[in-house]
Amino acid sequence: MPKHPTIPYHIESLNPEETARRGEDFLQAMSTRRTVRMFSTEPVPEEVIRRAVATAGTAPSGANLQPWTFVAVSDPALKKEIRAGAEEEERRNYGGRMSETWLDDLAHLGTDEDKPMLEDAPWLIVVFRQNTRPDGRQNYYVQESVGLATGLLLASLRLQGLATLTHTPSPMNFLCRILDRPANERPYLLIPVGYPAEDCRVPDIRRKEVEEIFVIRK
Ligand code: IYR
Repeated sequence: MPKHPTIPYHIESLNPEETARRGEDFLQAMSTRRTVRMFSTEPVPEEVIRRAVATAGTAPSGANLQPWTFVAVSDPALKKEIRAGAEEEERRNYGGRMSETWLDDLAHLGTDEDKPMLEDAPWLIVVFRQNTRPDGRQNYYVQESVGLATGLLLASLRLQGLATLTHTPSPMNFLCRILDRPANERPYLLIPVGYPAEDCRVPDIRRKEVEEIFVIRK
């Protein structure tokens, strides 16, 4: 037996049919996840958001230090302030801070500096990464850890029938101030969450085929 504390671990063994069924179901759910920019104002129960955050919190992390905080905002006054902060940065981004090449690369997505979704969506989840622990000791692989947690967050929300936008109105410092976060936290992503608007449309884009992203050597 190892010297560090351990507990037994088992997961259910699946037959090939069940393996395929579960894998294909999850692939189907994730394939229909889209980044959405047109949200309904229809409310979403807090419990749904809490479940998604609980799921995000199951992610692996450097030294299991779980260097993340998820701030969920439904207060209209706060959402308004966040929108104003984001649009101020985005006006600078679209108005010269992003290169011509960058703007060209975004043209097919139809994005601009107007961010009504930050007030329309019933929830904004702001993901913070903890650069250090609250007492100043270091965290490890913070970007990787928080990225993994955020992926699980998006997957949970999609499985619960919700749409998300992974928004990065950089720099995002304004979120520390508005949300009154401690000095060890930095904003990682701003995620509007809700149901798609009735007339919601998304860009006509394709994902790479598995063959394009997969190398197998046996
Ligand atoms: N943050 C801006 C610009 C933007 C940048 C990338 I890279 C995108 O994939 C999409 C948008 C915005 O949110 O509009």
